[in-house]
Amino acid sequence: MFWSPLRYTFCLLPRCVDVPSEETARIVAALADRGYNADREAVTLLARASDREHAIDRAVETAPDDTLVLSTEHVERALADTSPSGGGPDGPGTGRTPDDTSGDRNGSAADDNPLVSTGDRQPQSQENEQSSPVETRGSAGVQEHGTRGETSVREQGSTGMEVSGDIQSTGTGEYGDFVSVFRDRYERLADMFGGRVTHRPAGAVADLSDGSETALVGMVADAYTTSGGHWRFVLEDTSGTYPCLVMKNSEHADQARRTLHDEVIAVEGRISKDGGDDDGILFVDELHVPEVPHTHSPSTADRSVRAALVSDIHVGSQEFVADAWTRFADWLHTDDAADIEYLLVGGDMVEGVGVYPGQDDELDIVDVYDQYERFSEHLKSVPGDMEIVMIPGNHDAVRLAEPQPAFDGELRSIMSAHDATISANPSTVTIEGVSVLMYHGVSLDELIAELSNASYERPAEAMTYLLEKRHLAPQYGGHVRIAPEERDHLVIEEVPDVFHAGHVHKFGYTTHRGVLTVNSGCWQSQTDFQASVNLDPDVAYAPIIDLQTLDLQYAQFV
Ligand code: D5M
Ligand code: FE
Ligand code: ZN
Repeated sequence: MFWSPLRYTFCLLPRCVDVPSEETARIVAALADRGYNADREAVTLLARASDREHAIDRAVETAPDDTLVLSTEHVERALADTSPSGGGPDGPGTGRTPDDTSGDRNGSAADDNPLVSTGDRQPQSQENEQSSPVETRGSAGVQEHGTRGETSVREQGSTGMEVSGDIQSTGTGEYGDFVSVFRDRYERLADMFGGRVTHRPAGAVADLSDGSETALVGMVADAYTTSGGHWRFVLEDTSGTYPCLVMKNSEHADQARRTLHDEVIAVEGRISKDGGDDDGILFVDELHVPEVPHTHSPSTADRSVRAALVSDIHVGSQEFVADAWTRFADWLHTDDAADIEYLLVGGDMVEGVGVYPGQDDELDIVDVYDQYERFSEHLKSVPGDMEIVMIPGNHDAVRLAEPQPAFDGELRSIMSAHDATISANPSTVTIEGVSVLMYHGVSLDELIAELSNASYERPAEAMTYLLEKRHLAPQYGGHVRIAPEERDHLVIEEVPDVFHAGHVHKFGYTTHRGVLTVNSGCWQSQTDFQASVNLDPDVAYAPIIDLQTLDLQYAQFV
């Protein structure tokens, strides 16, 4: 194990984890086959029964009709019933195991499966429990989370979870919607410059005399690099447009080079009318992007609890790594993972159909509903007491245009086994006080294509550019389809504590001004298309975030 002196802990496994006993895995699979999911402790109880097959049968037979997740209490009752003495199969008493009287989930599968170490190369799983020094603690400067006016919020009982983002589409696809969405984007992003600049309307700047100092806040249009290497663009606001120039030797040249069309920026500078052009041009001295404020201090949970982040599972693809997923799900049943109470799934649950030309040849399951059925089976192997949040991606069966609404009724019912929270792409989920912005990540392709300093090899860094632009899909009319709505749901209005995306199938993480930024890789090995473009995917990674410290560990399950 190699411990970073920084705020992250590195876990260079495969399998430096507490691998569950085969018996646990078999029980999880047997229950999933019968259409059931179970709490971790319930699985442990079944694993300890002397006649496991019979115990599983009893647990399933005696489950009430509408049960999808077998609880500890239910299994205890079922096991008690199988014993003539009225005690559990393992002896008299309540059926509880000696070390789980506290009622928490820590009576664990690992108890009958001594820690498996995979050799000296591998770190020891106990070390996972250590934590590295933590830089950020937040209650000071805690951000407002979540609840935007128009979104629906689902409270998750006692679990301390809230989700916002589930859009009610208002768009009609008409011209007026484009005007509204751009006006909304402009106004909300322009507000973020607040006290930083005192700007004039673009339509009034042409009237200023040569040499005047002024500031503008506008949306970037017609940007290009001049033959001299300077960056020329037009800023547009609701009053008009005005041309601007950032000199190539300016301290802002780098920032200018990573500015995309339709981004909202602020500039300060001096009007020049030397060129004989009546309206002149603004020579930019200062360039500001909305950015995450320096004062941002992330919130953290007030108890020890962790969340696992995954995305791009692609069930139904011949390349879906089912065995790795099973290893991951089995690991979640172990002691090592007992405090991982949340699973966030960032889209591309299934491979879908007709997503790319020629995709049919790579399908393992050709019907999209059957793909979701199979995905649901795989979800059943995840502990039933975990809270799951899912948003769709571009392979999922919802509209492609962003924001993508949550799955509809039929897909929800297929995936109902786990009572997951199903929300839109993007959504903000606040768990234990920590806000996580979940976005599938389609705009990353375009951002990486357009910006020379962004790359698939550093997906989290690419995500930080979205944070600085405070917009999830800044550029309109390109690769990302954006649905015109009255409101621009892709503005990053509230700064999240964690930013989770996927899509590019590359694992990576970084912190940007206190925001832990994670791309969770994928569960699909390289497809023919990916091979043709040299995309070497990071397969079967599970980044795990300690919500109390915002430390990140990861495991790989290949
Ligand atoms: O996307 C996985 C990654 O691969 C993402 O960066 C897009 C890219 N990709 C995959 N297939 C294609 C095709 N056919 N055209 C363009 N880009 C592609 P995913 O959403 O999982 O397919
Ligand atoms: Fe994907
Ligand atoms: Zn995708």
